[in-house]
Amino acid sequence: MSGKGAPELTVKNCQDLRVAVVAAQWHQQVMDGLVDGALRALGELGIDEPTVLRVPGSFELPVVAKVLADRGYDAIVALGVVIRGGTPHFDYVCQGVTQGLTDVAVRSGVPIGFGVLTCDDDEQALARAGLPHSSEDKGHEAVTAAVATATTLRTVAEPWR
Ligand code: DLZ
Repeated sequence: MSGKGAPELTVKNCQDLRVAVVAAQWHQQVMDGLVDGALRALGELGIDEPTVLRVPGSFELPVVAKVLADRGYDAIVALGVVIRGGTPHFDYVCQGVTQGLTDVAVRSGVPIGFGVLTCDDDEQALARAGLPHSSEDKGHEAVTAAVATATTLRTVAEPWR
């Protein structure tokens, strides 16, 4: 998948949204870039005090997202990096985290920004991590997508706003 075709999103009236970021810890350099990008995006949107939680690996993201959704957060951002290795483990972790986060979002009605990189190698991940030499900033994108969706959902729940 390429980053070409991504929309320029304008997000308004979101300062009061309760947003949580849950981030895995494998591949520290890439994760640092994703978390920084996510926090930068939240600051730009005026969301100054997000909850930030860390989990060991990407496979643990859905269970924490589920509890955050149950606790009343308006939007959740899940960040992780899975790098393909020599065994089928990559496919199981990618499948588990993707299906798990999708299930939580659809069942709870709480949007989850999908900032989980699934890459063939470190080079692909670094290019998407929002670091100084990266071409893409997937942590930033995941926040914008989750918050934009939360504001859309609020217009359905509170059509007078
Ligand atoms: C085990 C594992 C492997 C091999 N690779 C990654 C990875 O590239 N990225 C990631 O976020 N997590 C990885 N993990 C850890 C699993 O996500 C999970 O934490 C463990 O299987 C323990 O449940």
